[in-house]
Amino acid sequence: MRFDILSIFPEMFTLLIDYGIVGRAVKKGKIKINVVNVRDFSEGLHLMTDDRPFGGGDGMVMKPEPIFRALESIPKLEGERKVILLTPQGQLFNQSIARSLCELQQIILVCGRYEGVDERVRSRYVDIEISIGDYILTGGELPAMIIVEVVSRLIPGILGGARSNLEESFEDYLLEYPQYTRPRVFKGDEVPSVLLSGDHERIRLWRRTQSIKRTLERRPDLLERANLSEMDKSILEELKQRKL
Ligand code: 9D3
Repeated sequence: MRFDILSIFPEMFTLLIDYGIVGRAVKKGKIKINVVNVRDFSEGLHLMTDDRPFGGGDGMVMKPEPIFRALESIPKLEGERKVILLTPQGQLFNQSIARSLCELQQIILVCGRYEGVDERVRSRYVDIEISIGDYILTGGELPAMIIVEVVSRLIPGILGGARSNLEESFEDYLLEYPQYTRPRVFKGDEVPSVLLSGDHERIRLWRRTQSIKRTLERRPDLLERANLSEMDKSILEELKQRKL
């Protein structure tokens, strides 16, 4: 997987590239991240990448030519590639979009700044528009990093931990059960005794029940998408009854 990132703040991506899961994947050569400074493709003495909006109004708009030239400079690989614009107007990013992106050979992320990018960039070159949530950021850089991180974790051989992606996907759409580690008693609060019982079947049932209970209390919207077994459904019904 190759990520090409277009930004006027390329230095922001050093943390992404140097640390964590993504950093390790870059070092191992499992992914490539190429950050392109859009300012390198601007024109004139002032190296302008933005300009005032036609029709008036506050704020600035990113000019189309530097973004166009930056896009043209990106090598085309074999296989499928998509140009993604990070924008508050895009579809809400989630794990299922990430899973579809992870099939691609090359992902080009265009980070907007200011009030946004000239509409003609969007209509001519952009395949997908993505937002990461309903809150106001100052640009697409943090969203681009989030997409790189989420998609990278789905690439085989990158996670490297005990749990595989496959295992995780079975758990999809349920929140995690409560976790405990030592000490057994912390400021008078004890670890639930079932976890110390050594009875693996009881532990599994307790964890599953806690997961379903948490999801019901905090994210009932997820339960509609969750893949529940007959046992899960009877646990859910019991929890609903008890709440009434
Ligand atoms: C004050 C400007 N806003 C009017 C309501 C429009 C606006 C333009 C550009 C708001 C934010 C931004 C910059 N944000 C992004 O480029 C962005 C973003 C976000 O703000 N939230 C969630 N996902 C994303 S992806 C890109």
